[in-house]
Amino acid sequence: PVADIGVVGLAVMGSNLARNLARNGNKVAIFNRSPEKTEHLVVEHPEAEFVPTFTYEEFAASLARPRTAIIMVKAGAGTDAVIDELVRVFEPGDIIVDGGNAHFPDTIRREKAVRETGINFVGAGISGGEEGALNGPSIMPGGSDEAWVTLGPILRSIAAIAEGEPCVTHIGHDGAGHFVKMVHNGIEYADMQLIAEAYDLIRRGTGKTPAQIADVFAEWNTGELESYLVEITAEVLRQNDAATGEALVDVILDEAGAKGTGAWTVQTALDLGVPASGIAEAVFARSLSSQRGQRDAAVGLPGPAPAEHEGFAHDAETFVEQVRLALYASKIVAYSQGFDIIRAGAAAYDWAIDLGAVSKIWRGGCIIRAQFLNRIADAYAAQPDLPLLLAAPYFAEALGRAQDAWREVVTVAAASGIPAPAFASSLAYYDGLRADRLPAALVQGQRDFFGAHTYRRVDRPGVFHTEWSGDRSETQES
Ligand code: NBP
Repeated sequence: PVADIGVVGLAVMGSNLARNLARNGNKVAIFNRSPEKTEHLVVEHPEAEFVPTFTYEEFAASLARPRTAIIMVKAGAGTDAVIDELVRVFEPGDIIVDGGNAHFPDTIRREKAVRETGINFVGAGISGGEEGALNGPSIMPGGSDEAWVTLGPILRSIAAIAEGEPCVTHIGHDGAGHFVKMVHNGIEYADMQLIAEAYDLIRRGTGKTPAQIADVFAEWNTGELESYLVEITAEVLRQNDAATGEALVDVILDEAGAKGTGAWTVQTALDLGVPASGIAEAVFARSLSSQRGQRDAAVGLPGPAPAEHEGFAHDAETFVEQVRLALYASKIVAYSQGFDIIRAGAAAYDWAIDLGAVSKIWRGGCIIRAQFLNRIADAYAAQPDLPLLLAAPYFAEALGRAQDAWREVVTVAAASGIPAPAFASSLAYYDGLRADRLPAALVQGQRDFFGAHTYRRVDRPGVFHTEWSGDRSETQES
């Protein structure tokens, strides 16, 4: 055996990860179902000194014990097929890592099945796309402590570095890594939607061109909003279409695609009872954009009279600053909701997830990398059992500073007929949490009326029911 790690699946992600591993001092065995990809990679990258293999037996024989293999194939049936093959040729104590975008319940199932053979199975979320895989991704591995002993140093050698620390930590056992990767993607959806709403409001509110708004985002990227997504937003807005000379953003069809991880996040939040409303709005906003038939059917529906919103941004610079503050506040809500999902998932699946460590490994390599994550890391360092991220002192202060502008922007959006679902729902969530009394009391009364679902009282313990169809007296349930 000559290699200390293997990669199975040599499409764009696997090839780049294999090169990253090789560049960082690992001897890498490679295997792909179609041998051409293996041959191609060896020829294209002689500097990596790969160990090419063409059967699973050869692959296993080339690896030093405990054998460690990272699978980077199409999530789903492809992953199961490769796991079956590796289980056949590996031995107890060896380690199989799935670095693809598996849904965490699949990872839980696979880990349980593979563990019975004595082989370790690690579901590792890998974020950062092709570029990250090559130059340093953010890695979210689950799996056993035993596997982490071998795998930890290898993953640390290839992860992105942020503030001097590698962007990888052992998240928790079985599906914890893919769970956290899923929530990362959910937050990514929210972040992108919030940025898109900010762009739309500024464009329609001030009449600035995409190139001028690119300058706004570039400026924002020097302050508290500094992040990869804000940075690339400026790049996209500045891009002109060669064919038409128009801003590229104006010739791109306005129907957003999705690969499903945002929907998984929201479905999981619903299952766990976590109000991830900002993330949900971001997923639904993409769905709405793609409902061409419904959008066509809605053409001509009445909107506000022009007089009602005309000139709402008399002072463009003030409005831009209000939008910036609304974006920052809504972003705090999205992350707070995301961390709530992780906390609830950890409790439901018995994972000991360090939320501060999660915020740190998202500081580099991944799509949501941002300055802001340092503030989240600080908040969890100050109080590891923080019940509500947005109520941590730093964020509470920021929300206090932003809230007037946030309310103004949501008001203006509604009055002007500009959809800002993520801004608006984030604000409603914030106000819902803050409320002294919620109309949930009335909902409890309604539930008791039609379904005898009972209610509790503010003034004494116990469970109560009103005889709605009788004399309307109150009884206390035993
Ligand atoms: P793809 O998702 O396009 O998968 C292609 C690879 O899967 C090829 O190596 C192919 O082998 C292999 N494969 C398939 Br399909 N079915 C197989 C089977 N039954 N047995 C063995 N191999 C099989 O590759 P990718 O775009 O590089 O992505 C790899 C993973 O990384 C996916 O899970 C994806 O979701 C994830 N991903 C993550 C990010 C990110 O930012 N984190 C970005 C892109 C992708 P062949 O060559 O023989 O057809």
